[in-house]
Amino acid sequence: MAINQQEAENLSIPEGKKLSENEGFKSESNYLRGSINEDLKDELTGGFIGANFQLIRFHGMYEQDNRDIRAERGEQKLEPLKNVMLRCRLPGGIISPKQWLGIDKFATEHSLYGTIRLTNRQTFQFHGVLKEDIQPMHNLLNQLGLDSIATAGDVNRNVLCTANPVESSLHKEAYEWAKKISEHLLPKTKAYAEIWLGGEKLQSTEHSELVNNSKLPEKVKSGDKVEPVLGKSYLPRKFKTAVVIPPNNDVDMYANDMNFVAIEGNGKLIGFNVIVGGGLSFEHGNKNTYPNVALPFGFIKLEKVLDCAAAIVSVQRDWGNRTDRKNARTRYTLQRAGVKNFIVEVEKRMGAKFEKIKPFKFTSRGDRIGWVKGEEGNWHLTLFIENGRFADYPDKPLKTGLRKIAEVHTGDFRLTANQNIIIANVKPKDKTKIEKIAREYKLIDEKNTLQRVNSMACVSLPTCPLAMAEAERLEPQFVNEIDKILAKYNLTNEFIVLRITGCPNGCGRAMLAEIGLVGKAIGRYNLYVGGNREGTRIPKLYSENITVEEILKIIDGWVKKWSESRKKDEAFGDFAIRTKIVEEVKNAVSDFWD
Ligand code: SRM
Ligand code: SF4
Repeated sequence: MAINQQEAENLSIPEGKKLSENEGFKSESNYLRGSINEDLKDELTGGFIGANFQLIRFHGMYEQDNRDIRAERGEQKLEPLKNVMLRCRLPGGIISPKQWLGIDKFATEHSLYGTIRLTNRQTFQFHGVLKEDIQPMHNLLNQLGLDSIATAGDVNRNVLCTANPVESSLHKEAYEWAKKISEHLLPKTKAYAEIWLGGEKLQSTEHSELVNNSKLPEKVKSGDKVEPVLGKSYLPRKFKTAVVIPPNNDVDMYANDMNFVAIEGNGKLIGFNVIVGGGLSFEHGNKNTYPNVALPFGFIKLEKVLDCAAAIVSVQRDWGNRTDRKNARTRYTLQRAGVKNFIVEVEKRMGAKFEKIKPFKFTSRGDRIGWVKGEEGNWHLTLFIENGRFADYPDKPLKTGLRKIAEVHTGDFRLTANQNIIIANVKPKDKTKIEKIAREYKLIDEKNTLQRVNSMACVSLPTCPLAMAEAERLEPQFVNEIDKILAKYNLTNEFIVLRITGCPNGCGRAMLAEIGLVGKAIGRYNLYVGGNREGTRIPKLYSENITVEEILKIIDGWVKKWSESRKKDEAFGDFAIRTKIVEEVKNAVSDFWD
C-alpha cells in the first residue's frame, strides 16, 4: 500500500487542524434532513437557519436575495427579500418539450424574476422562489420526472455529456453512461423525497435500484449503511464529472474533478480515458489556491466505469481535506497525496488496473450554432442564448419563443455546457415550421457575431451572494466593444474565447479562456490571458484591479499586434504565449502565481 492508514488520515485531517464547520453540519444532519421541515413552517423569516442554510444545497437550492434592493430594504428595516435559487439535475442536459412547458409555467408564475437561466453545466436554474412555493416547485418537478438532488453541496454534481447530436449512436451510448454515473453516485438518503415530496416516490430515478448497493466493490464502501459510497459526512467538497466525446470539448472537461473521454472502436463505444483533478477556482492573493486542468489516469473498459467512478469518489472522500474547504477539491488531494499514489489507490478499490491512455484529440470547444443533420436523418438546431438567460426582452421575446417551439416540437431539447440549447430531433417535415418560430422570436439572430457566440459570463449580480463585480450584465456591452476592436483590425470573422466571471470562484470558466476577466470589486477586474481554444491551458494574470476602459485599451493593443503579426490561422491565446504577452502556464501548481 503506497499510503498507509495514518497517512490517509493526515490527508483528511492534517495534524493540529480542526474539522471545518461544514463537517459538523453534515455528519449531524441525519442524512441531510437537519431541521429543514421546521424552517419551512417558520413564517417569521423567508430563509433557512443555521445548518439548514447549507443543507438545502444538497437538495439543489441556495438561499439568496436580490442584492440590487438589499440596501433599500435595510433602510426600511426589512429583512432582505430571501428566496431560493433552484438548480435542476439533468445529466447530459436532455429535457423534453413537455418538461420545458412545465418549468416555463412555473418560472412565469412563481419566480420573482420570471426567467429561466441555462447554466454552463447543462441544466437550468430558477431564481427567486419564495418559501411557500418551494414544496409545490419540487412536486411539479417530480410530476415532470425531474429532481434537483445533489446539484449543489459536497456531492457529485450534475453529470455533463457532450451535447453534439450529430454522432447520434455514440452520443446515445455516452449519454446513457452520464445518466448511470449520475444515479450511481447520488446520495442514497430519502431525505429529498421526505422533505419536499411528503415521502412520495421519486419519478426521476429508480430509487429501489439506488438503494441496492450489493454490486459496489467492498473497498469503495464507506462503512455507512445509508450512504455506502458518500459516507455519513458526504464528500469534503463539491465534485464534478463530465463525459466527453472528442473532438469537441464542449463540456470544458479540464475543469472537472472526474472525466470520461469516450473512445470508440468500429463506431461503438469501447471504453473511456479517465482524466482527473480539474478545477478552476482560486482566491485573490491566496497562493495556496490555484486553478488546474485535469490529469490523465488511464483507459478503462465499459464494464469498469461505475466501479472506477465510485473508486475515485471514495478516495477523494477518504483523503480530501476536511479541515480547510479552500484546499479540499480533488486537485489539491492529488497534489498532497501524489498523483501516482492516488491512481494506485483507485486501482486497488475498483479491482482493476488502468490501461494506457488511448489517443484522442480536441479540435473545438464551442457549440456549432445553426442547423445540422443527424445520422438518423433528423435535424438539430443549436440556438445561441446569450449567457443562458431565457427572458422576454422587449426586442427579443426568447422565453415565449421557446415556449411556442415546445408546444409543437416532437423531439427533445438539449442544454449545452456553453449555456445554449439545441432543438434536437426535428423531423424533416417540421424543419421549416421550427425555423419560422425561431426567427419570429429572435431565437435565431444573424447579428450574433462569432465573438458573441464564443463569449460567456457567470450569473453574478444581482443574485449571487459571492459576486465582487458584474459579469452577466456586463458581458453584452463588453462583447459589443470587442466586436468593434476586431472590426477595426479587419478581424470580423475571428473570435477570442472570452469569459467574464464575477469573482475568482470562476463559474464563468475564465480560467480556461483566451482572455478572462475576474471580478475584483465593483467596476474592477483582474485581466488574464493565454488560455487556448481547446480549453487545455490555464491563462495567466496580466494586470490587476483595472477598469473596463483600461481592459479594452489593453485588448485593442493586443488585437492590433495579432492582426499584424499572427502566423496563419494562429488563435489569439497561442499568439499571446508565442509573443510573450505572458509566460505560458505549463504547470499551474507552480506557474499560476509565478
Ligand atoms: Fe459556480 C458557487 C453559479 C458553474 C465554481 N456558483 C456558485 C453560486 C452557487 C454562489 C454561492 O455559492 O452562493 C453561484 C450562484 C449564482 C446564481 O445566482 O445563480 C454559482 N456556477 C454557477 C453557474 C450558474 C454559472 C453560470 O453562469 O452558468 C454554474 C452552475 C453550474 C451547474 O449547473 O451546476 C456554475 N461554478 C461553476 C463552474 C464551471 C463548471 O463547473 O464548469 C465553476 C468552476 C469549476 C470548478 O468547480 O472549479 C464553479 N461556484 C464555483 C465555486 C468555487 C468552487 C471551489 O472549488 O472553490 C463556488 C463557491 C463555492 O463552492 O464555495 C461556486
Ligand atoms: Fe457568483 Fe463568483 Fe460564481 Fe460568478 S464566479 S456566479 S460571482 S460565485
